[in-house]
Amino acid sequence: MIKDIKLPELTESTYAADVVKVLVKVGDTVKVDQSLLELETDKAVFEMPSPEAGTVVEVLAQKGTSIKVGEVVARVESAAAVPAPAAAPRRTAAAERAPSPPSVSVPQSPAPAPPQEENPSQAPSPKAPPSPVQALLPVAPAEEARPSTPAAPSVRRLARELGVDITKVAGTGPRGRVSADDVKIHAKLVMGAERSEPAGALPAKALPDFARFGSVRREPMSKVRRITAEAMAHAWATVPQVTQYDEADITDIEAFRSKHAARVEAAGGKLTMTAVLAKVAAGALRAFPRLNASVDTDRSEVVFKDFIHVGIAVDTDRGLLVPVVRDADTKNIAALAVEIAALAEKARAKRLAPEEMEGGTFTISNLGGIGGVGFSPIVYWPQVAILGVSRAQTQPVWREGQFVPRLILPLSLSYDHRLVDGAEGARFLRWICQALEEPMLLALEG
Ligand code: CAO
Repeated sequence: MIKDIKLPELTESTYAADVVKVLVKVGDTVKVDQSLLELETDKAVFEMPSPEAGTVVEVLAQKGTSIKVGEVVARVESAAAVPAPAAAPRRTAAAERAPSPPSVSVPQSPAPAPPQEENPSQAPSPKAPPSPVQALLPVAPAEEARPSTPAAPSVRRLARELGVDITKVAGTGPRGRVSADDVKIHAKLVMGAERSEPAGALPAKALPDFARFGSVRREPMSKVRRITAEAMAHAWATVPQVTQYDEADITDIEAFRSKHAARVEAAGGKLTMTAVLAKVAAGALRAFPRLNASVDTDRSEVVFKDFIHVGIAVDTDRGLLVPVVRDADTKNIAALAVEIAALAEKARAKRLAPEEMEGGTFTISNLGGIGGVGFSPIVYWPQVAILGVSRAQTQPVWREGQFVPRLILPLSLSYDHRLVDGAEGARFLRWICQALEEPMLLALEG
């Protein structure tokens, strides 16, 4: 039996994904959970596993296009196939209406419409078959007559609804094809910036002509880069933030870490300073719930969360990704070490699911493995605080009339000054430093 493989629901607020890579071709045998596509949303890069085992008979998803939740990405002849008469006309209909090559092994046609799901109630159109969603939506004929900006009718409609001039949107698909995400990002980045530019803000200035000074090369920003840019710009423009610096003497905790590293390694983790800090920060967030809250400016309310989900900034070759450890306060350091190692590995292998990056209430950014004496991380809105970790160094510390060598860890805490006062920020970071120096504080107050 031939089975349609559809893009499953991703998260509550994610309706589409861009196809970064197609990992199978017609004729391939696939197993359940074998990766079919590498996908990218505004939240993550991840691989889509096959829910079926069998032989790939059609690949509809194409690199560089955007696919919607529920859209058929491939068809697989089930391994335990019993010939199903109903499948035959379906394949024929699909083949007749297909506007683009059925297999990705064929070179990509210029700006093909993303493959759409079959809809029996709809007469097949050789131009652009509507998806079930599109079939319900009116399509403006005037827009169809504007071929200069390649985009699907649904994308044009979205642009119209958001008041976006689609001709001004930078398309990231093949030949500049504009996807729904391109429209949304344009609406947020460009138009949002126009609307919400704070009073007195400097207008965006045009770049100079760099070519006057030497040769230049331009390349489009990846989606992760664009989303990071958007998140950072939003946080920078909207969160009045302050950074507090402190230092913790981690000599004893480092000895503890070395002593027990093998036990955690046997459990599949690495007992790193990041895992220790996740535990300590979770304890601090329990003691200081305001640092785990969010600001709702529309309703003039503070949103306190009864859960502590700690995001861990991970440096990947695609850029910064922040997977989230759920309920970090309920887990011991060994469990946190195993989970953080697994999440970091998944982030780097592009296997993080979008929901694994959602819901964080606080973030830790450890740059100590690289070096540096201190930095000011940017609060990851809508969170209100982020912990920056720099490189621990052995330093001479004056104790009882003499200098002794101690391992000192520099820490920084950036916080949203609308919600957190300077004294509270300083106390919170001091609490973390003291808990690193006297771990019993965790048991006492965390
Ligand atoms: N001080 C001194 N050494 C440190 C350290 C610190 N603060 N943090 C880590 N190290 C050392 C570790 O001990 C380890 O050394 P060994 O290999 O000798 O044991 C080495 O650096 C590498 O650490 P790691 O990467 O294996 O583990 P980690 O938990 O320290 O870091 C992770 C994990 C995911 C946080 C890290 O790999 C990473 O991606 N960091 C970058 C985060 C980032 O990009 N932040 C910027 C975001 S924008 O604000």
